[in-house]
Amino acid sequence: MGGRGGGVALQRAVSRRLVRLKGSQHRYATTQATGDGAYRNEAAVRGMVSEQVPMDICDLSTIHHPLGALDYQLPSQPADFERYKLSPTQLEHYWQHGFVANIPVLSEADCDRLCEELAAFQQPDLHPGHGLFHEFHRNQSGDPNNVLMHCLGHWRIQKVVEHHVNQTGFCSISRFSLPSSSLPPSLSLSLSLNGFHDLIFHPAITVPSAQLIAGEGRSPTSVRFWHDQLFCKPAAHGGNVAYHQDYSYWTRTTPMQHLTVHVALDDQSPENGAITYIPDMDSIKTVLEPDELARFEPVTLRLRRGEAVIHHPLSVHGSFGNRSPRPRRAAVVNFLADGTLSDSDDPLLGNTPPVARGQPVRGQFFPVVLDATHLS
Ligand SMILES: O=C(O)CCC(=O)C(=O)O
Repeated sequence: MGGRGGGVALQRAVSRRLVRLKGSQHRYATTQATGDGAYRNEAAVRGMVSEQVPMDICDLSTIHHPLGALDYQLPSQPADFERYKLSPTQLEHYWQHGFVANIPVLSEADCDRLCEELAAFQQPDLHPGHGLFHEFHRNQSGDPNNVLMHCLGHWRIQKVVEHHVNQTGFCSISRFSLPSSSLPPSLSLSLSLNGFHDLIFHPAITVPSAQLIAGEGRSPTSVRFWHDQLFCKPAAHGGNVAYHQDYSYWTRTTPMQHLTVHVALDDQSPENGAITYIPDMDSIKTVLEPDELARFEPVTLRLRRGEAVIHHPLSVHGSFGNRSPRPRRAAVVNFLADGTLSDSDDPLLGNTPPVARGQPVRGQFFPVVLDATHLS
């Protein structure tokens, strides 16, 4: 029921029109969106940090398996994957409405851990791994009354828990908050494993993604990591995210066999700017102009902390501002099916080497997070 023959029809829709953000509330600036051919780290552009990452910071994108930072074990037997699979009813909801919500992913302790790491990233000028971000916006709206922190690439960055001064005098920051001048000169570096790195391998998100990513009625497909995002709205003055379709930002990869996993790090409700969908895939295929979209009833989700919603790359979604006394933080992981090709000779992500047009997206920055042969 619903969304019949979705794959083919949706592909056709892509070649027609896609909803993308306009004006100052850009969701994020891809090379295509900005046209400037490069991602920029805000702090580096302002000269606050070097794009160079200190030698003592490990780039976790070189490690393509979880490191034990989050509260899960990778399944080892096909039967162990079963508990993570979406039910037929959930699959049907996705194909009919473009999303499936309230998937339990993270424990309270995991959410606490990720929020602590996120707080560190929000001080990028103090963070020694900052040069590893593909993109960083302390406030993407530019309006101090509508703050939206947004970044890509945090899965690569380790959390530094002790301070250290290396031979070149570069000082990483203890708990990301002390001025370097206050640190003793010769402490050793100690790193804790990064939760955002491990989130991308979490079976509670990779298994459902394998079920959905190849298209309606298809067998599960191996899933590759595409890129991560954080969307953080502070209490009282959090900004909105204008309606958009994710694939409008991703046409540099083809064919469209992608999806988005949005994990709530705080309870989300209409009061604090929860993610909101136009829940009608059939209409989305043909009706995409803002005045036309206005005819549809948006649905604002209620997500509990640690739950995810997965949405289709053509799903029209956005969110309103946060005027509540609670923050609204979300960790997003975007996936593509193994075998998806690059359709650009430019870098697919900031600070990464290009994948030549026509070549499969793979390599250091795009690991396989689930091999579908393990499911059968
Ligand atoms: O955080 C939001 O409100 C929007 C996030 C988003 O666009 C996404 O999860 O794809």
